[in-house]
Amino acid sequence: MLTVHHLNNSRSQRVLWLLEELGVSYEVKRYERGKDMQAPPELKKVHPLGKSPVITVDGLTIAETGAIVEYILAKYGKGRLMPPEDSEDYWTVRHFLHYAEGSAMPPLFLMLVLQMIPDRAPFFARPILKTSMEKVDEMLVRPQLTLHLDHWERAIGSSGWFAGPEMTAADIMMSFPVEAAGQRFGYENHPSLRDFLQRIHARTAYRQALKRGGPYAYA
Ligand SMILES: N[C@@H](CCC(=O)N[C@@H](CS)C(=O)NCC(=O)O)C(=O)O
Repeated sequence: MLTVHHLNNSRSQRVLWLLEELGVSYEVKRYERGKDMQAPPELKKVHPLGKSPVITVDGLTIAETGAIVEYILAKYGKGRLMPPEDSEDYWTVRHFLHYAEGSAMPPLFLMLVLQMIPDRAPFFARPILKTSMEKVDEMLVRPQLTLHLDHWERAIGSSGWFAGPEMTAADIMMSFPVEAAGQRFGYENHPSLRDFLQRIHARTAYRQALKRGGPYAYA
């Protein structure tokens, strides 16, 4: 039996969604974030990084969402959620499987850190830090995020999915950055992304995954 080591309200939700889409049976071992939002120490007993998601299956322990998605598709996918290997769409899916965590999430994370810095500083330093962090955000982070959001909007284009005419694993991987960015900026200027979120949130498998994973900030 495949076990998903699932941290509440986290990107691990995508793994549950993928398993639901494929109809794979699995068990969920739930971990709760502490007050500092970090994972509890027990998760380090499963994998030394102590991050979620991690899966354990057939004597293997696999961490990192993209690798987990690739494993699940190879083992249970039977060609579903992946275009044929000789198609261009196949490589677009592979692009997004790596891109979601490798390129899309870092500026979102950086933005969060910049917002946190003044709040954690001694109170007398907060105003100056706030101004400095806002400047860095404006100069470095926002332009990058605009570049990324435009890339997503273009990729979704007319088909409504990130890679090709049908839903694929790319859509599952990209759901987390799209949800996270949407919550921070809204999608007034990115109507395809707004529609994408509405469509994925309405899917039976997505909703079932939410029931298994517990409360989730983005849906
Ligand atoms: N790139 C990794 C990121 C893993 C990660 O940072 N997971 C977060 C959950 S959203 C986590 O475990 N945070 C708690 C912590 O760092 O203690 C992946 O996609 O698996």
